Amino acid sequence: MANIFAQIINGEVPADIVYRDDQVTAFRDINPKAPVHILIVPNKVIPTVDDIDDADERLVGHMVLVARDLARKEGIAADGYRLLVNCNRHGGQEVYHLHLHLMGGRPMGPMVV
Ligand code: D5M
Repeated sequence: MANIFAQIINGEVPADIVYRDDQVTAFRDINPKAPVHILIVPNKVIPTVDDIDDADERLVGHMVLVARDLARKEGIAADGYRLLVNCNRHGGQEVYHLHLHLMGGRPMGPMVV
């Protein structure tokens, strides 16, 4: 069975989708840790950062640029925001489909590990 993010991308599971193109889909986190908490997800399944191929360089760059544009659209760019990727068990990854967290709308404070 496809992972939950693949199901969202395929339209099998509903989500609050804020952006979509041929490479990525972005939707609001179901358990937001900040007033703005959006996940930017590649449409193709890449389980973790460790599974990114060299050939995915443009795709990963595109994910960051989509995050930048969404931050501007959400009105959090000037005050700032946090971009975060968790990788594997020690990174605290819960969903094994690569995703970039965009979080903002309040001070993030020091990074807690
Ligand atoms: O973060 C995984 C994130 O995915 C976590 O913040 C909750 C979010 N999540 C899980 N299921 C859903 C659905 N169905 N919609 C939206 N957001 C979801 P990680 O970096 O893997 O720890």
